[in-house]
Amino acid sequence: MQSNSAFLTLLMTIITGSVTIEDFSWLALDSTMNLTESICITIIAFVMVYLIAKKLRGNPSKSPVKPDKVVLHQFPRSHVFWPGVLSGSPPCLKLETFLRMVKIPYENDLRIIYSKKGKMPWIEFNGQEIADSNFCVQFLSKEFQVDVDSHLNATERGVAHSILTMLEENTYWTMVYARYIDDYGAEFRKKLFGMFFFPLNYWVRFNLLRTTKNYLWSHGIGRHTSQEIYEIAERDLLAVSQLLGQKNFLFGDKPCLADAALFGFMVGCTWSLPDSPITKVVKTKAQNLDQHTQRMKELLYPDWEELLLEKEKTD
Ligand SMILES: N[C@@H](CCC(=O)N[C@@H](CS)C(=O)NCC(=O)O)C(=O)O
Repeated sequence: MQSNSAFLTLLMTIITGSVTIEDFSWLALDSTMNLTESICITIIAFVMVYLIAKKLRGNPSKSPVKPDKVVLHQFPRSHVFWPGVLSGSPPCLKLETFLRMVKIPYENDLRIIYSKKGKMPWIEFNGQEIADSNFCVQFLSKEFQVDVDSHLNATERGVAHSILTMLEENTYWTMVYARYIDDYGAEFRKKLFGMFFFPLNYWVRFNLLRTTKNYLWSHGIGRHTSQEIYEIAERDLLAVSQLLGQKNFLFGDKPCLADAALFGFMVGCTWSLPDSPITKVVKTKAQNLDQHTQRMKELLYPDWEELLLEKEKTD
């Protein structure tokens, strides 16, 4: 444990650029290992960590091209962290749901390979790569001549776009805060970091926390207090709940893309953080959102249970 924290200190010192030779002194664990050997071992360890991290972040390896087949790159199934949760990523679940709504055949690639924009999800189609779920929807709608919102009039399209954008660009970050920063995500984080061996677990934890804090700060939501963040989530969800009312879906009996975005958010947030203030709002003041999620699941995922056990592709 002591050497773990010493490693983390060293890692942070190197990252911040203030490393000195004295910082390596803790490595001389016994008299049989001199400082030079210790430094070599440390360098090898760092190179290993770097290579593994690089593989996780931006491996350009693609799926073999299958003509006219959409390959959906998204995270491995989240069932391993939260029983019953297919995907903890709202944009990933939205995109998969869209593909099902418009009946475009696809196959999943569940390896952690990020898009060129550094995010998930993304798609490959006939050798082309499209990053960002909303650009994927646009591309596929054109390519397959489909319109998932065809049953909406112009005003409804405007409202639908506003709901989707609010959920993805605003409400989403309250979920990120609850999951990665607040105590509600502690159990998940323990499981996540436990999947990596030492010293990679420390690197992942350090990097994830730093990146997430930067995201939240840059977005602006990270500058608010915890209570204010949950108030933002509540206002957003109550607004969607009002718009949904007693209807089956946001604009009647047929779901549109904004329904898919709502579904993605609800599964990723409320199903994975059952005790968070966000979920409490849904359980007490916006129960129609929960019913909507169940309805979407029943309509579009008859194979949900099988999908939970879907494994990463190995070819
Ligand atoms: N606007 C993007 C958002 C994608 C996004 O934020 N994906 C997250 C997972 S939910 C991600 O890949 N995060 C990794 C990172 O930012 O390092 C989309 O709709 O595809």
